[in-house]
Amino acid sequence: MTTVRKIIHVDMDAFYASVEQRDFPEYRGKPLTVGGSRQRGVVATASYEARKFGVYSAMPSVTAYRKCPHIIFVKPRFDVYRSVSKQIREIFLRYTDLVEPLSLDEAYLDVTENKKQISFATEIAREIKRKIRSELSLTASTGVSYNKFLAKIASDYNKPDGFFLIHPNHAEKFIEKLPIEKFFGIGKVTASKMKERGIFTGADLKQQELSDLINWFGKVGSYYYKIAHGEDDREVQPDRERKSISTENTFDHDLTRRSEILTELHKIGSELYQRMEKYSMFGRTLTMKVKFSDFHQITRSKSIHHCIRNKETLLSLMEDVFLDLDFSGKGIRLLGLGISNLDKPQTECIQLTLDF
Ligand code: DCP
Ligand code: MG
Repeated sequence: MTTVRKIIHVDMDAFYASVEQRDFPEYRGKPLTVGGSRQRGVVATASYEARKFGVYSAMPSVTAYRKCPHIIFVKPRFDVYRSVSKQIREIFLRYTDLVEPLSLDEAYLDVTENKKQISFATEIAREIKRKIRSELSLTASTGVSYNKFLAKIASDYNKPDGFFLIHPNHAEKFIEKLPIEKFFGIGKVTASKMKERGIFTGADLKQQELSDLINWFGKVGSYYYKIAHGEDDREVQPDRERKSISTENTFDHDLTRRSEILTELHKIGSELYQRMEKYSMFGRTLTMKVKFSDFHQITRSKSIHHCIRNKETLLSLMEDVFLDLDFSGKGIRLLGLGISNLDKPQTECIQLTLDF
């Protein structure tokens, strides 16, 4: 018999913004965004006070300013977020070594077996929330279930300062009611494709044949099939280290004009840069992926000596790669951009020098 796993997903509330409000009391209780300025850039995160005005992550900061003229724009302090992230991880490690960070502010924990012999995962989840509050003066939301997919959905359910359990006995009902865009891994584009096919909820998704889902969505179709049935056997991988970070987009119609291609590349590049900031990961190599209408695919890369740490550098390197490409008039169905040769976070560099 296989034992049912106990998985916790922890996600910090308005992470960067909460750290700023913690460290600068004058920001507390106020609408605030981190990232971007009044004139330019995008919002990395918004405090919950700012969200009341309709300000959210990835929104251009000029829009945020229009929605909330007294909003405070704060510059990100990545080193601080990184060190808080490390402190959170240290709390997790008191319970289990099976900790898989997804970004600076969220992680999966497998507590089926745990260092404190606590049999209820819910108890551990509540304890972790308490410790994050008392030791770091921050709040987190936790989700508990028997797989990663459900634990992640659960942590989002009662945000902020939330706690939610999806018990194995209730999972089926829960998934059936879930709107399709709430499924982790189903983005806006996929969600609208699903809706075109009459799939609006988990219950609708569950009725689809595996072969249809694979036909429509490719390989991930089988993942959708499984999660609709409450199955997700992905393990919590403690030492998974990201080697690259990328974004891509498949178009409704094939692109042929160079100006159109460049416009799309700029959008993808901006999104990629947002993700680099989100995960605080910067690298030296940019790779462009192009899939043509006949499904033929090419990739082209360019590296620079230092780390790409601002959007302008990223976009100008992207244009260099673009100029070297020969599209030979073929239509393009997909464009992607990725960053690799990642810079090690500063803390690791310090540790290395101490070794000597
Ligand atoms: N982030 C970013 N750009 C984005 C999204 C997020 O730079 N487009 C950064 C800032 C966030 C952190 O990553 O603080 C964590 O992302 P989350 O999506 O978990 O957002 P928050 O923690 O800010 O808010 P929530 O309370 O909804 O989790
Ligand atoms: Mg968060």
